[in-house]
Amino acid sequence: MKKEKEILEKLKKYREMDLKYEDGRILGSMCTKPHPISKKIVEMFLETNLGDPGLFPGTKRLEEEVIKMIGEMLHNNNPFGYIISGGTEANITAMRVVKKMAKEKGRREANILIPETAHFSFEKAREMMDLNYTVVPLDRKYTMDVKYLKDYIEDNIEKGIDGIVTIAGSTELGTIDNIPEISKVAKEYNIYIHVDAAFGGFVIPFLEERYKLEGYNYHFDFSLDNIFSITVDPHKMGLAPIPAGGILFRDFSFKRYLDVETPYLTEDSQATLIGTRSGIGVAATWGIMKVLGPDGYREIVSQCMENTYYLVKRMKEYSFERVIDPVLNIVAIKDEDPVNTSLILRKKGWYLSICRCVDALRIVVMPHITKEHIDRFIDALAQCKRD
Ligand code: EBR
Repeated sequence: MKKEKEILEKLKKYREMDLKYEDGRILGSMCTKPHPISKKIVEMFLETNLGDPGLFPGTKRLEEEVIKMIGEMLHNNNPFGYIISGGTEANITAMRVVKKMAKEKGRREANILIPETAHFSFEKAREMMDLNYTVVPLDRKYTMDVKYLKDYIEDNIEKGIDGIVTIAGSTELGTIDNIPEISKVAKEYNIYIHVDAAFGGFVIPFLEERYKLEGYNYHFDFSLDNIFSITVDPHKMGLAPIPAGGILFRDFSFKRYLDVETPYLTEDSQATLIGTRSGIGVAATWGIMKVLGPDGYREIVSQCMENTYYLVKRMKEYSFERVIDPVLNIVAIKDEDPVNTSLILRKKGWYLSICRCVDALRIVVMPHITKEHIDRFIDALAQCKRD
């Protein structure tokens, strides 16, 4: 007992070295403090393993239910999918399907169109699966240039295009590709679309009209043609504890592209990339979605948007410029030397990130960030520019 106490004391010391979301200094993260109900759920589902679902049929049932709940949020009453380790695994899983489909058509490499804004998880997928990406440039709105995409497809249809990756809530700027337009092209040429809504998936469905920016189309879900898979992460704006990423397919028929035989488990095939996997993310996502409901999420998203606009307002007072008006709860602040500025700010205890597509600092206005935090940050940034 004494030993256990000592060990826990030691662990506490390590844990105390970590930053805390509630201190408001974490400005570049897409994760946040999980909903308070999570603690009890984590304890209850601690030993569950969905890698062998026959042993945990209750947890498996929860996964089916939670995928249905997320599916309904994305206008699909009949989805197939999993709550997995995160957006990276979700995107890799979608690329596995595109690769397998291409293989069935007799192509060794899958030809995939991908926007310049794509998250780096797609690079990991490319390395693993020998995918052939064509990077589609961005238009003035920092979204996929649809005209370029159309022309490219028309000119290269002979070679075969296997997939298009689109983004609903880009990592750097929170932008949303014009997915309805891309969907029309994909339908015409019968091309698979994967939507990466790892971040936007738990924001856009709850975003009130008054926050929607003119010139962007916020429609991204399964109600559009040829959207065959969507990444949507509960452990980002869904408020679930890590790990809880989500991958949803249009229907069960996509499972066969992922299945491998599993002779010594309670089921004879497995579709997820990761074998042994905790049921904690599944149960927590189920519980949090039930507790909050659409109204709860709407309230959280509205609060984040209010604070995003507040940040923009405070920036204006100091003539700090934004790259674009915020599409979601992400703000990019123009900066000549963002690497250096962010390093200086880090020394003062502010943790924000930078953009790659433009010289800018990047702030994700997550639920743990309050107006007081924003005030303090703006003061720190102003001070940093004066020094
Ligand atoms: C940001 C993840 C992040 C979280 C970064 C916490 C810093 C933090 N993004 O402190 C998209 C559009 C993303 C994304 C991650 C992933 C990968 C996929 N798509 O595997 O759960 O913005 O990290 O998600 P992950």
